[in-house]
Amino acid sequence: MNLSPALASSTHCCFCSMQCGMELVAKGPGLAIKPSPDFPVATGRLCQKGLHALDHVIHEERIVRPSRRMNRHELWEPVEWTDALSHIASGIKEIQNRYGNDAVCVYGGGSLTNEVCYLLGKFARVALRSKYIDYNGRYCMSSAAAASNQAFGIDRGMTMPLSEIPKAKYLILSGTNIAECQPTMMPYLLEAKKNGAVIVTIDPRNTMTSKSADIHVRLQPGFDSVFVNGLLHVIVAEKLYDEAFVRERTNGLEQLVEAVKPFTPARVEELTGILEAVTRTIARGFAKADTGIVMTARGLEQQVNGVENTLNYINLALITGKIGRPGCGYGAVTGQANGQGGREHGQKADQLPGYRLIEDPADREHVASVWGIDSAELPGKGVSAYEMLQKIDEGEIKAMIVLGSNPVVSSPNSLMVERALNKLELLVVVDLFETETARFAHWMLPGSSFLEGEGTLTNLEGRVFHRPQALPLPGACKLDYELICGLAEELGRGAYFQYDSIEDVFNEMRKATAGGKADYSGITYGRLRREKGIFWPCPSEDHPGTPHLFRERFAHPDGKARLKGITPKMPAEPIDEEYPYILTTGRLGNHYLSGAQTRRTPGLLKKAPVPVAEIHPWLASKIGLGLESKLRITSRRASLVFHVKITEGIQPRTIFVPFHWGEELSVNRLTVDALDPTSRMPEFKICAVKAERSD
Ligand SMILES: Nc1nc2c(c(=O)[nH]1)N[C@H]1C(S)=C(S)[C@@H](COP(=O)(O)OP(=O)(O)OC[C@H]3O[C@@H](n4cnc5c(=O)[nH]c(N)nc54)[C@H](O)[C@@H]3O)O[C@H]1N2
Ligand SMILES: Nc1nc2c(c(=O)[nH]1)N[C@H]1C(S)=C(S)[C@@H](COP(=O)(O)OP(=O)(O)OC[C@H]3O[C@@H](n4cnc5c(=O)[nH]c(N)nc54)[C@H](O)[C@@H]3O)O[C@H]1N2
Ligand code: SF4
Ligand SMILES: [Mo]
Repeated sequence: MNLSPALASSTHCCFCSMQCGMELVAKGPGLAIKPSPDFPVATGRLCQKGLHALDHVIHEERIVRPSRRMNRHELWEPVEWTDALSHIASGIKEIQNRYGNDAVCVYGGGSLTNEVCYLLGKFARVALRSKYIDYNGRYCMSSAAAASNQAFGIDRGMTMPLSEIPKAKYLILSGTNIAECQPTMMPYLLEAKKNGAVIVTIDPRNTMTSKSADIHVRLQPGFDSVFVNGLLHVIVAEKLYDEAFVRERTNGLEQLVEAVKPFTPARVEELTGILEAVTRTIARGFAKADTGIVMTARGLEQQVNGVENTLNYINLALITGKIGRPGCGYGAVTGQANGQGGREHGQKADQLPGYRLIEDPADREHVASVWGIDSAELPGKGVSAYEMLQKIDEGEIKAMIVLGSNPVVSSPNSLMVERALNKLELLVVVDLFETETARFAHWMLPGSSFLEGEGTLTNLEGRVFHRPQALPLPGACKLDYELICGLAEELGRGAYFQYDSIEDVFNEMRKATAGGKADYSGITYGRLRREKGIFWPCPSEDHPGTPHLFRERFAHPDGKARLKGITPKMPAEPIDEEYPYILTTGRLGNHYLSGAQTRRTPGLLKKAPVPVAEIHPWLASKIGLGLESKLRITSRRASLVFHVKITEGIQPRTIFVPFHWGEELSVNRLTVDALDPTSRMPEFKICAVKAERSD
């Protein structure tokens, strides 16, 4: 692919939620990436993935023209755009005539701009008039979102900007591997440490992050709420909580006190093996520190008890009064590039833009009036991402449009997903590559990469910023937003999708969010071109934005946060004699999610060419693993063979496998599809397995 000169030199990384600024600079005949000298999130720094972010964009496997086939065993046939969109639209109409509007669904993503996320939600409700839309963020931030909404009345991943971290004297980091997953956040933690902070990590593995910790708690997956109850028990028993804060700013103390009563440090030691003294030390240390921050991520959130686990960590921040003042806060560390904005503007089954609710009459009225339709025309709420895939398997949904996700690799129990996709009458995948999901498609449409699509994104702090178009589109690729509007036109709903530019889309979105929880109405492209990001809520053009939440009040009507005592529950698939070990899954520093982009990045792939299972020496010797052996892991759903790394760092009964690969290397063939009852988040972090030597 020829590299054309950059249209704009300043952009942002496409990968994680830090959204580091980067510069595209000339290098020989082509371009190279350098860290931005002045974007405040990570000035002057990029991790390995960021430094290589150009490679997949210019990769020879990039799909650059629309193509079709009747079934997955045929070869792809290139098609002109006008034919592609009109054929897809007539396919959709035919399916909707036969089975009803809800027979067609949309599956979106959290790497997309706010504008594209917003348009996908509008497209499903206004162009398709289907209730079925959800997105990959369901697998990512849904438990944290539900917990924040319950506890605080609003869901913004971090209650404070990253710049508060160095002011904290005590940091509790649970189920979050920042050193590999948000590497440029590490300097904030190290600065806190230099300022005398204590850092505690809680994880079944010694991770790159735990290397910087003062205390590492090596927890068996699934025991977070037991351990946190131990911490809360000590804080309550020793009256170390912030009485004034609890009285004036929270509800629910009595119920919490009851729930944690049985969890003495001795009991916690019996249940988890964590020494009594460790529980006491952390509880006292955190409660007595002047300032402190609690951060959680997918480790404890991607569980059937993910919402409750998260609520319990929030309890810890609330009961000690460590929220809403300098050096304090809670952060659910958001994952994807636009994992925050992606969950605010209506691609979630039950949501409308601005974090409005699709079942709330006033919210429906507001958004319908912005969209120029009658609110009665808006469908109701649909179902979560995995449940949508189940509805395909059951035959209720017949067609799907996927834009910005690779669910065959990223969904739990993925053999079910493959079976389901085979049943679709129409599968349209809009991507940069022929992904594992596109292999089941009837249509592949070439969308735009992060360097081609202008728009806004919202990083893990809640900072909204503008990303200009940096490169022209290659081949016949289309901007994602134009493609969505083009398809709406062919469906006869073009009147609702008339925009001259992406800024037009943003301006409509601002109106749709006005007065909502995630209020962007005061943010304009003009302001974003001048300022280095504006934190939502920002309700008017003269409003400075809100970097710090909850200084005065929480977002519930009474202004108070909710403490909620948690009674720990079992995982969906506890270990037993037949399946005696726990499989947990997660990430590596050099790959990103389904690997669609990073497996096509030679500089990253060479560092991690295949997934390697981490196991403890105890387990290795128990199953007689030889020097050359591989490991066969069998769950109730499938059996796969992996290379192995033997490490003291992992909890002895736990096996860790990264999920960035497809087909026979895809650990999601093994994972269980149990969902959290509230968030509908799959339990990616725990399933029961057998482990055997495989030579
Ligand atoms: N390099 C890289 N960076 C990324 C991504 C990527 O794919 N690659 N993805 C981005 C996205 S979308 C996300 S959501 C974030 C995810 O960021 P993280 O949530 O930090 O990443 P994970 O590796 O999924 O899980 C974190 C840790 O949870 C631990 N864990 C497992 N079970 C438990 C448990 O029961 N309790 C506790 N306390 N810990 C447990 C795992 O051992 C792991 O170290 O990263 C973002 N950044
Ligand atoms: N076992 C296990 N499974 C997991 C997890 C886990 O920890 N363990 N974590 C879960 C989490 S947190 C997440 S977020 C999901 C993510 O899982 P996926 O959604 O599958 O993740 P990606 O690989 O980012 O998929 C994005 C796709 O969109 C394409 N793409 C990227 N940018 C653009 C764009 O601008 N436009 C268009 N049209 N396409 C684009 C990419 O090429 C890629 O194919 O995985 C989940 N699955
Ligand atoms: S830390 Fe995240 S945003 Fe920054 S360069 Fe790395 S992957 Fe990109
Ligand atoms: Mo994620």
